Amino acid sequence: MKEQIANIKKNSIKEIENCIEEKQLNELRVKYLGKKGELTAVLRGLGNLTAEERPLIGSLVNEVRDELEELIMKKGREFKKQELKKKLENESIDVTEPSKKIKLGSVHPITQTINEVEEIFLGMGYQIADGPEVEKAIYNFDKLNTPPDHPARDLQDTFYVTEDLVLRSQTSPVQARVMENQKPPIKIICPGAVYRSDSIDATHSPVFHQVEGLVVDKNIAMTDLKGTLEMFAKKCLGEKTKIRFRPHHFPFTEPSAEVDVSCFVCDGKGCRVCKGEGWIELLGCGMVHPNVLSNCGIDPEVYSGFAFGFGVERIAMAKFGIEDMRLLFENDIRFLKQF
Ligand code: 2U9
Repeated sequence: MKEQIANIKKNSIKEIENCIEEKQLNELRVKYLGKKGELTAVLRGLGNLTAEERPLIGSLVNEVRDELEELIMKKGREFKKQELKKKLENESIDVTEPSKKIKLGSVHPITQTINEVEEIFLGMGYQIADGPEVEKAIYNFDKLNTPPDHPARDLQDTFYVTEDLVLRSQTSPVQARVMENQKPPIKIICPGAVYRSDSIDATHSPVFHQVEGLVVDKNIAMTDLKGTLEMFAKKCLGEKTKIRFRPHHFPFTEPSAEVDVSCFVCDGKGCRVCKGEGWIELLGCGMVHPNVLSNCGIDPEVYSGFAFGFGVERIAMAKFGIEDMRLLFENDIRFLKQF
């Protein structure tokens, strides 16, 4: 029996060493180590041996078995290595091949306008503030000196979530929150979406964007407001731009004004963009009402401030020559890819 085992060992080692592919190696595994394999057959025959012979032959078979398993494994690893080497040799990457073109989008004209406005005000030392679009009515109206009977609070003008909660109709509540949490000097702009219950047409949309600014410090005067807005208008619309103030009324500012800019297309001569006027309405502004300051925890005897606000869509439409606001919200790629 020892001789039989030695023969199996000799033949199997030879066959494994000469084996040239994985499939053949698997066949050899079955042939020698499988359930019906040659070594297994020897183990089955142990019953016919004497009690002394049995453990000797048994351990001999196990030794050979371990040796063959090790050899088969080693050979298998060699095959895997060869296979990988072959694959790497055959695979080549042409680094000169032109890549597939990725279609890039473009920044939406509203976002472009907001980015540009932010850059201008950051350059003047302002910080950018952010706040919730679903806002407490107290921040959207009461703190801004807009009492419960004010027409802006009507269900027809504002989207109410509950009696006390609205979709903000302006970004001013962000400024009210900053004033409550921060001591002057305050110098911020608040860009963002606002909501009003308007029907959609060429100049109205129930959602639009505003940028509002607020400066609060000691000795802030109307001249600071004028200088700031003049600087902004020149940087945003061109150095030749002039501004003019017209008296107006807002509940949150006193005095209040509307500001027009000389038409940046015709320099004030009158054209299609300014509808022959030579001037384009740009924004609303004023000195922060003392009630607003005290509602937000700032002493109006010590501090004063100015505020302004404008609709981003109006500015984007004027700058890009867009005649219908709906185009800015329809997201038609043929329209947007022009910008
Ligand atoms: C605080 C106090 C005062 C912000 C201001 C305007 C004037 C204004 C309109 C422009 C076109 C809104 O988008 S629009 O319809 N806004 O005219 N906004 S003053 O005044 C503030 C803001 C915050 C605490």
